[in-house]
Amino acid sequence: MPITHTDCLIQGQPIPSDVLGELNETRWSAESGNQMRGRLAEDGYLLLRSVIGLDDVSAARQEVFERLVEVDEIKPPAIDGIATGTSRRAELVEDLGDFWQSVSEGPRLRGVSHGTRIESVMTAIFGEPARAHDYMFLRPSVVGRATRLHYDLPFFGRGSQRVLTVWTALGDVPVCDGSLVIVEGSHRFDDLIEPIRQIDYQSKDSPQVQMMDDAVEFSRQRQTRLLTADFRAGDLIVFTMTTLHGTLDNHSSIGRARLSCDVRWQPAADPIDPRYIGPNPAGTTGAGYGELNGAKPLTEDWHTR
Ligand SMILES: O=C(O)CCC(=O)C(=O)O
Repeated sequence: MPITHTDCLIQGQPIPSDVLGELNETRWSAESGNQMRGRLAEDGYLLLRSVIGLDDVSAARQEVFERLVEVDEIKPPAIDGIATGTSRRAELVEDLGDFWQSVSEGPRLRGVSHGTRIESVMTAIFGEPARAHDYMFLRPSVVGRATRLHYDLPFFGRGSQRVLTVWTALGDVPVCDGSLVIVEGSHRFDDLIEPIRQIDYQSKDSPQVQMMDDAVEFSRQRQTRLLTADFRAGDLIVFTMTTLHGTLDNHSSIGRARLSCDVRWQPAADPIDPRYIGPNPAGTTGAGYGELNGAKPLTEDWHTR
């Protein structure tokens, strides 16, 4: 079914039809590397359907949400992902960062996010062996939450110059649950991309990321559109460091938390940013998993990353 503009909310407003579009799908296979590279260069992203089998995605989803049931944030049955609106995480867990690291390193989740299916797709896209960053951004995103539009380059431009983000739907993510949004043609907005290439990657501070305040107004000014789609469990989207993206607002009528993860992949032969690899990755600021929004109780207010 085509998406409707009333289901696609951003910053509390339905996206007007003239600035709303659907993401293009790309067929994938281990042999279609050339075609995928062409589409990635053309569009700045690749929407790939059903890369992960449903059983594997369900096992990963169950594993993550069970941990959140334990801290009273998700109602049983865990697999449904319905938020309770409360949290006992802060009182039950000794260290929020350690807790989040253990959730992010669950074996079922890693079997999906760092498993052979995605690895083979990424190897085909790069045309050479691919490797993932160990550090993972796992995002249970409850009603009212969204990630504002931004580029990923300020975070991940320090090692390889060929890093790609892989955002995976860990369950169905219809547009009303806050699915991913790409700004059409934004990988060619040189006036915005050039300044972020100048970032000081030696700094330990979280980079100053330019957020687009009003996504609809921004799209109108640029004469472009906000592209999104209903994601199904096991779909993923690959995009470049210079593709402007964010998410829709989650306004699920049944209070379902959107569950997705995003991981960076790069050619294995390239230099790799040491902050994002190893048994205890430091993360962007050095605070490890504790710096992530996912490490905060689901009831806490936060914006963007
Ligand atoms: O899932 C989200 O909320 C944001 C995802 C994102 O910013 C990314 O994958 O780089």
